[in-house]
Amino acid sequence: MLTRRSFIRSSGAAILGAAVVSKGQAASLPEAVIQDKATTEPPLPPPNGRPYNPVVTLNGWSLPWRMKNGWKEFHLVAEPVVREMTPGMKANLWGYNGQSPGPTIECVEGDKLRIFVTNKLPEHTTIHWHGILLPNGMDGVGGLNQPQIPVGKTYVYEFEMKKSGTFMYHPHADEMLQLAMGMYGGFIVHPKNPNQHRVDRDFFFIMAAYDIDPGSYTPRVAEMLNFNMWTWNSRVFPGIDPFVIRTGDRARIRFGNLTMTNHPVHMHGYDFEVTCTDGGWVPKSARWPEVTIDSAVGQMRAFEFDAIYPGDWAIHCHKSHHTMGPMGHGVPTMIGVNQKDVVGKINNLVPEYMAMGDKGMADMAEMEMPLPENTLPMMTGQGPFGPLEMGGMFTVVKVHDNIKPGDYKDPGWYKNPKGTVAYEWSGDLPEPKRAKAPKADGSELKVHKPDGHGGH
Ligand SMILES: [Cu+2]
Repeated sequence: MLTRRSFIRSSGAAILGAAVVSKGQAASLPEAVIQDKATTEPPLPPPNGRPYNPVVTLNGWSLPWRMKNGWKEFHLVAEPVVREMTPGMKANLWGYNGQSPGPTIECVEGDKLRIFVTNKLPEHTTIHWHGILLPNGMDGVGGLNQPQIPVGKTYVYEFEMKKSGTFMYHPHADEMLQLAMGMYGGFIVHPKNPNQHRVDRDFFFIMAAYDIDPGSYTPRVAEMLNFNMWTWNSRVFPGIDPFVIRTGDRARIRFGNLTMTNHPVHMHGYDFEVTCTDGGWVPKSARWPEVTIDSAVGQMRAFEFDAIYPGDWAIHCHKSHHTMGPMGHGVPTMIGVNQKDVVGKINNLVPEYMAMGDKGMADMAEMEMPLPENTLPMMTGQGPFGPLEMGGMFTVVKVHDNIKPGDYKDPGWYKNPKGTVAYEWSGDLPEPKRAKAPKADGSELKVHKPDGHGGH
């Protein structure tokens, strides 16, 4: 088990002394723990208070608290951050406590929470606690429920957790810009009885989208629809860690959507049940089977399954342009276009010019093309059988035997049992028979017979 101290050390996080945050209130502010990496931290068991089974935040972490006179005190610092979206690409974002997303807040039904929010952004902000039942004045809509939190000031939110479930937090101040810059985090309220809704592996992530021009670091914040970075916890594949699950475990995956479009999240190899939304737990009798669960903007969903089928199973948004890296929208469709003659002429002017796309775009995953600085290839990631041709909202659910309880390290690729992998046919290859369209007079379909051009 990790103590809080070893958690801080293992995560490479540094403690930012309360005095640094605010000299005047140094004595009363809980420390704000800062994270400097985008790694998936192991679950953080509660050092005090009611017991619960902690979640694992994909490429993220949970915020330690201080217990004071029966209150759980957390400290969030809103500030500019640099987020590694995947090895080779960083983004200048705004977030909390060193990262975007901010740390996940975990607590228990019935807990009394006091959350200090320090604003180190260049403009005012607030925090809205999405889905949580609380007094009106704690709801965080700037101007409606409270004054905006000015630059350099700290505000305090206090509320009691009325119900368990899957929630999130984000600003309700200059909202379009602050969301486009990456300000959000998870909020998990565990049931009072730790055996209720119990699973062996409990994962969490939030979807966010950015518009970062190739070669640049800062998102375009005036974007409304044409985002080009589709992220889970501000990471893109292959930078999104796998969901590591031991064969036979009961697993839950919780996610929220803070992008500006819906995402049908599809998991291979299993059917599963939706068990929780940001409205609460779904009663057993009302759960239905799915293999894809759509999440509209501002919605949260959690699904559960018994991980009885070992393997490396894809999990991804089913919008195919959401599983790609940044690309220009002006790429013409070149399938079937013979560029042979024109390439020689273009090469006279642009020697590096390559004809591409005439057979599809898969060759781009293998091609080493010169890219601007800090820019990802459109399709990337290497699997055991070759390039994965995926980016964006894609990762792998790794259900393997021999994974120890509490171990979330990437176990490597699944070893498929002999005779269970699709294989190449080595026999005869006769031409396929093609059906002819029915005649206008309604006479029956006739099967086309090879006529010497195609048959053998
Ligand atoms: Cu999507």
